[in-house]
Amino acid sequence: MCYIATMFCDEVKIKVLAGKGGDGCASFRREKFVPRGGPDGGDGGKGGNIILKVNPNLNTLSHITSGKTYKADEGVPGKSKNRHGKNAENLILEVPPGTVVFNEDKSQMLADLEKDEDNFTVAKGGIGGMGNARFVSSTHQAPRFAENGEPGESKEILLELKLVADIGIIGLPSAGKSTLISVISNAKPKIAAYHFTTLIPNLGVVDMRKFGGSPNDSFIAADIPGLIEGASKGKGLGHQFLKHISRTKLLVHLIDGTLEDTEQNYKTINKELKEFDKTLAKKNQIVVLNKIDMLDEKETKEKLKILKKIAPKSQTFAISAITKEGLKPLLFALVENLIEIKKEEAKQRKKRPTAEIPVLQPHIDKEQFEIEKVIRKKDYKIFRIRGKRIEKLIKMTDINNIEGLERVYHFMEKSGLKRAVEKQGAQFGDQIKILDKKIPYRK
Ligand SMILES: Nc1nc2c(ncn2[C@@H]2O[C@H](COP(=O)(O)OP(=O)(O)OP(=O)(O)O)[C@@H](O)[C@H]2O)c(=O)[nH]1
Ligand SMILES: [Mg+2]
Repeated sequence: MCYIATMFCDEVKIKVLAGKGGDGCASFRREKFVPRGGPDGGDGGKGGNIILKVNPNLNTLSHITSGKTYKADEGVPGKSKNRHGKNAENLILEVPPGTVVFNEDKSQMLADLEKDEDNFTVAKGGIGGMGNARFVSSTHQAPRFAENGEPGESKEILLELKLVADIGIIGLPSAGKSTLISVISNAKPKIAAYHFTTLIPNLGVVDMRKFGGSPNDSFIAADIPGLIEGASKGKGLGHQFLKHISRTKLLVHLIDGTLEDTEQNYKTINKELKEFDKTLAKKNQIVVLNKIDMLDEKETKEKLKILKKIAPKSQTFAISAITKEGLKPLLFALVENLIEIKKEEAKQRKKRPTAEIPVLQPHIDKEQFEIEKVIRKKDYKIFRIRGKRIEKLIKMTDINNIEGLERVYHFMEKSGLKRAVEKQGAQFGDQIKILDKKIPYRK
């Protein structure tokens, strides 16, 4: 099953580079008998976005190559005769449901792509530069300046695929997790009497028709490799899979009834969950005592009593995965719980108007500029400026073109930037630095 591939390809780091906008064109009409025609340079087209989009038929991220740069096309430059350049196509990268997008160092989640058709523009293409025809005004009839296209956004991102199962079966090694999934679902895992038989999770569909239920109640279960003490710190095999169960709706905590210390066994697992992720520990659990075919009635009752006492909020069941005793009541309880959880989730989604496209933007860029630093040289100063708008303007302006430079000065005046640097003591001979470009300060 491709799920094996998932486990090994479930994290890819890629670079995305959206397309640059096409440059605007600076040109003048040339017609017979018209010696000096007006400006007729068209605008550049928009650069392509990079969009991540869920394709429900995908199970893995293996089609995305880690380390690769995914580039969208550039917008076409404008041409003379007011011809605008074409917008570039967006680059669409398809991902499986359950893909979470993080920034490079995973300090921020950018989007959580869960359902069919969810999509997220991860890098925006640059806007096209305006042609010189756009800069005509009553006072300036023949501008020789056209804007450059805006560079496309570029970033490194991390895509992570989380397991999408409704139910996760957890427990100590050899508790019987794989045996249970093998009798309730179509999964065919390896089962053996030694620890860590399961190396990667097994996914299976539990067809409720086989248990006298409705086909609509069928669900997906995942059997997670055995967890041991220290798993949250990387011991054993379970650790790398803990994150995969964070998306399940409900956990089945399986306890081996043949082991002595029932209470301790239960606590060990919960402690690891808590240490890995507090929200994981709060996830609803159904506590299931397994292997009751090896116990007499009295022992089963006693062990159940212990479990009820230490997990008073959880439902408890006693089963034998091998003889299938007690399976039906357990499965119907799981279905009931899932229905409730799904209802609750739907309610929450309604409350959130953005649920359609669950995108979390990291932050809103400051619109205004700021003087980041004043660097004092021997006989002049450099004012380093930051700000979304001024940076965009600089990227799109050829400051070697006198008209382009005038435009930047105009913006500085209008936005109050000029006054701000004056307040900080700007004088003739000083420089203003925006991104990698330097402009002389002008009174
Ligand atoms: N008697 C009895 N034995 C069981 C039962 N369920 C599982 N076993 C046995 O317990 C052993 C471990 O079963 P697995 O299903 O491989 O256990 P697991 O929890 O998946 O183990 P890991 O993958 O190693 O974490 C096997 O020898 C099974 O036959 C049960 O209900 N009764
Ligand atoms: Mg197993």
